[in-house]
Amino acid sequence: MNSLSRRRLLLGGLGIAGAGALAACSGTKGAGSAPTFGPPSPVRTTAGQRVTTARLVAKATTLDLGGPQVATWAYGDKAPGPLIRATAGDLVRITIDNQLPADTSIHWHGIALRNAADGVPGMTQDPIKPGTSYTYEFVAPDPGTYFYHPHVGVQLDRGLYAPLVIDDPREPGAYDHEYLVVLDDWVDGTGRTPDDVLQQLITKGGSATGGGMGGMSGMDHGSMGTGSGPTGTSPFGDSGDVTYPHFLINGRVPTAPDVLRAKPGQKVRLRVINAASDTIFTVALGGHRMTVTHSDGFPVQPTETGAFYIGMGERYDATVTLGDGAFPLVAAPFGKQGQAMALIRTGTGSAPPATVRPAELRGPVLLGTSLVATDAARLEKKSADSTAAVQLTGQMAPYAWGINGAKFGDNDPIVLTEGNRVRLDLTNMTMMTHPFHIHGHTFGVIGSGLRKDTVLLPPMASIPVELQADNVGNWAAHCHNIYHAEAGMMVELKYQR
Ligand SMILES: [Cu+2]
Repeated sequence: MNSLSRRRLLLGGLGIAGAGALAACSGTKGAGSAPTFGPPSPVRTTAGQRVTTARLVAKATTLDLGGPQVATWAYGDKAPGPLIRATAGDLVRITIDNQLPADTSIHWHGIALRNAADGVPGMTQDPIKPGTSYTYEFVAPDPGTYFYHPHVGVQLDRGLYAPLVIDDPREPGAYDHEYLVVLDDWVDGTGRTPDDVLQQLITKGGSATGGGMGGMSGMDHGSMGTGSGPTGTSPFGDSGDVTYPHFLINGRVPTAPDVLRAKPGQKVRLRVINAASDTIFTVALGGHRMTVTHSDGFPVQPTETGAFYIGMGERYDATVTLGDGAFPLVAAPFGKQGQAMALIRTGTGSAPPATVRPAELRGPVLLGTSLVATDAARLEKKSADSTAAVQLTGQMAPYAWGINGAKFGDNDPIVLTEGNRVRLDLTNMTMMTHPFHIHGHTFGVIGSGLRKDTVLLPPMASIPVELQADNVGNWAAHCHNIYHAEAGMMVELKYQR
């Protein structure tokens, strides 16, 4: 397959070149043809292995965000969609019925699963056509907090996202309650769709403001270091490409927040997932300090903080012992107006207003890359067999993002050899922060050993990481700003055979 057709295939949601052209060439050989994968091979269960099953329906629906009614696409009739929960080592078997008017897929974000279940059309499977079903089967090897979403176009920025928790059979669960806290930035059904947003970013070079489309955040750029808000002094540079009318926790706007209940003095575990497409958040619980225990599913040396940053695609778990009252759990979007909020209620007392800004947001704010892995979470100590440069490149105008100087399809795959320890020198050559995400593997940050699958790279920052090439296949690695990924900030990790 030539690179152009591959690119068109992966950009199914954009509508360029059209699905018809792809359908016409699928199954044919020669220039311009797309590979066909057929149904994935079934996974055989081992003796005593539990099987966790679920059935999802991806469909067009109308959601109530707690006031605003929005026409969107979701898994069922709510966003976030249904929690999928399994225990490490289980066979997970999920069937999706695609009732959307578009091709789709599901990517099980962060899970080091078998390649055939990774959910990347054109790389690991055929797109799931409207009116058809597809069954994913995989074993989730590592416990942790994950999520799932499509890997087609900018569908993630609709309501197609949901939490996935893999429990540790050896973990005692020394807390009274657990809360899933799913963050999102919301635009769909407010006068424009994510596809409209992407088209405008491309045609206007990311500098469009206002107008009939509802406005993009061209004017937000350059907010670094202004100190004008709680997140104004963060290290992240430009603030994102899209102005969102709503920010959500668990699918609710702050004026009608999700209410999480416990008793005073109880210890709760927060599993915080950033499912947003273009927004880094600062998370704080008013009047409390949190202890961060996990990053992207893997344990870290417990670290106490009043607030932490979370990039798109990242997950952090934190424990907190609750006071008596009603407390705002706030996710403040970096460099943008508005906020997301949930309410944690342990007693009587009036709820804080939707605009409350907990003092903890003012900092210091923990940056995930300052965390240190527990010994158990570290990769086995080994020197690198090879090194590859991964440079994040591009700019807003024209809206062109790439890796190693070219957009996906035009850049060269990064070739891995099975069994090797591979060092990746991740470098951000741009003036925006990018959350860089690798499929099928977790990497260790060199030095701290911090295990992650998604890491925030501030402007011009370099973060060397290493991974064990132990999962043969063709894997995507990309920016988890979904608009950047769609514009080409993606590369393939390919095992040589
Ligand atoms: Cu990016």
